[in-house]
Amino acid sequence: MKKILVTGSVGQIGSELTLALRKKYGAENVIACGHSKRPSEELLGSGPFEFMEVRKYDEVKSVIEKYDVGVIYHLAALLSAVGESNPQLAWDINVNGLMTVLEIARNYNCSVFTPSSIGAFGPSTPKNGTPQDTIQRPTSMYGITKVSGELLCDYYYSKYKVDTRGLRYPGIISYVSPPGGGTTDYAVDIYYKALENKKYTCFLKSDTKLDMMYMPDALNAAINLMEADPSKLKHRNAFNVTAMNFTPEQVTASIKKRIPEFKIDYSIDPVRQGIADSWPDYMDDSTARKEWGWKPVYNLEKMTDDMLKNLSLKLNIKY
Ligand code: AKB
Repeated sequence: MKKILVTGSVGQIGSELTLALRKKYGAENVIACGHSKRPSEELLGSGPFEFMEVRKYDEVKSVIEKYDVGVIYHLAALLSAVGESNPQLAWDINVNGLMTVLEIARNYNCSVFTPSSIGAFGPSTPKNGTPQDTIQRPTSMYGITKVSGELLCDYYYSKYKVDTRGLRYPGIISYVSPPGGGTTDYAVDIYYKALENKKYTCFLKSDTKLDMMYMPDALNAAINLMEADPSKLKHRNAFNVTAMNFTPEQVTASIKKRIPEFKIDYSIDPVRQGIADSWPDYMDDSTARKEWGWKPVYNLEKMTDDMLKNLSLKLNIKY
């Protein structure tokens, strides 16, 4: 079997995706790669790990040749809020890093999965039931890199027949690995703080509605898309996918059903509020459902049950 490479494997999605891929395809067949952050013992202990900088063609090439890689899950990227604090670096990592991976894929005949985001939409996009094919004029640097990435991936497919596939992920929520520098990060922090302090100060307004997804659905979405019959795919980069949408007020109500003393207050961060206001309230993901059978398992209530149960074990806090 040709090997699978995961870039950004130390990040929020990458760390869990690597373990899911190792479980499915065999640990020795999935090579995790990172750059600067120290990998967890679980990641290091469960299969091959390589330090590699995605913007350096020769570094990626030597890993591809060493392991005979045929599939790349390219997750190395900066998220929206941190991207806004260093837009030049966001462009460099998110676009130049992707270009390196696409060139490698072209020269070594690899298929490529890379995530896009709700961030690929902007204020002029229809906000409710955002269609698969619609206006994409994002105003954050993160969004600009995501639209560029979608177009680059489509270009490499149509010009060079590189098998590129992608998803427009919403905010991803998990009790395992923390997100780093996103606008939707509040939806993870709120569960930790609900258990630790019974109180959370939110950086988004109470009625800011955004699409969200629980990690197990996010992992299945990536793997199922990569396994989908290519003849069924009319779209490639990138599919709208969502599992639920909620506001800080609504996730608070869900937590309060299990922890009645939990309280929320608000201290708005204008940068992240501005980004969130430019994103859809909820996307229409019927194209993904039709073309490759996307179907999420978790809604808000099911996710809250699972998050609190697992975080309570992890943090050793009863509720
Ligand atoms: C972020 O908030 O930047 C990400 C995303 C929605 O792409 N979680």
